[in-house]
Amino acid sequence: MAINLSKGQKIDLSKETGAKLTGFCVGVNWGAIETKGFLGLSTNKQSVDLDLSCILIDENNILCDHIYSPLYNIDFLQQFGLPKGKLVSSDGALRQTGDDLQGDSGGVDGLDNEIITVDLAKLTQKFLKYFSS
Ligand SMILES: [Ca+2]
Repeated sequence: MAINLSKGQKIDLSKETGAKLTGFCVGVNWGAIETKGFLGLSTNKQSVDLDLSCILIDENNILCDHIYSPLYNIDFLQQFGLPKGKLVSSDGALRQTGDDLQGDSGGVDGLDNEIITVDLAKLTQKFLKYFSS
């Protein structure tokens, strides 16, 4: 079941049947930006690089794990004490499909460009919060 979220929107992942949720995925889909050229006589497409990332916070608000693109500028991130990017969490419970650097060049195709899957059975720690962007 797909749910379309807007910025800042939260959802309850509890199942209506009371069954325990075992996993979920979050995906983002986007296209290149199309702009008009001189006098509107032509169109130009500009690639867009959105990044789907996630950090995991425990009950003490300590950053326990993360996934974000390893292609990020490492030197820039280390200024803020952030570790090197990776696509799989330490316990393998979270996986990111890969870093799409351009978006859909032929128009938005309805397929997610980047996806994070979460296998709740593989989580080795109890996380209080997941933040994804
Ligand atoms: Ca990206």
